[in-house]
Amino acid sequence: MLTIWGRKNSINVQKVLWCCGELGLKYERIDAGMQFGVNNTPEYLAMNPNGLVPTIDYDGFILWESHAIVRYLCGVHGLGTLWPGTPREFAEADRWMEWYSTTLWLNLRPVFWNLVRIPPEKRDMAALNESIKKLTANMQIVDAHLAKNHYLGGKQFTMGDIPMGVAAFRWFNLPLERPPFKNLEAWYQRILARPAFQEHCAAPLS
Ligand SMILES: N[C@@H](CCC(=O)N[C@@H](CS)C(=O)NCC(=O)O)C(=O)O
Repeated sequence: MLTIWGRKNSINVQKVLWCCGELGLKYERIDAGMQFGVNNTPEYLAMNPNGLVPTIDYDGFILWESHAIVRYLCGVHGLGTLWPGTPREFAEADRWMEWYSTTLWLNLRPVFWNLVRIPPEKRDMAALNESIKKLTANMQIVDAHLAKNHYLGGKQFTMGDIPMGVAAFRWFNLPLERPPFKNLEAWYQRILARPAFQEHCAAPLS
């Protein structure tokens, strides 16, 4: 039995829900975070001391950190597909998950928050413009990689596409000036065509 705690509009919850959709996994989802609360209760904090979403309970195994969850579910259910077969193929995909956490998210987060969650009069415009510049440079790196690769990990869709997929939805739906990154755009169209992505990740930003 797989239980997932987390509100549907969380970027980190969406990674996990999309992954479950790709793997054909059944689960129960419990709303938690922001207006739903739950994540600050003693019971939740006993599972996830960070008080953040998502958290999963998979047959008694409690796990938090969205990328760790995606890797685990792919390791159990997607060997040779979403979890690529050889260590080298795995690393090709995994690199983009790491890069999202260490690099891309640091620039995407302030852009998303300033444009979606912070009221205009409270926005830090200098930080926003600086982050947009850095985010655009990040997207250029992805665009260049996709000039030679159909998916981030190589020829096939893998777990490596999941964090970038939800990030790309924000990139293409935020009111930003976007340079024409045609490889990124073509890859994004392939991602958008995936039913599990449409179901879990393509709702208006909130
Ligand atoms: N590194 C963690 C970050 C988790 C995180 O920051 N979650 C946010 C939602 S995207 C959260 O729980 N925010 C508090 C809330 O929703 O109340 C992960 O990837 O799972």
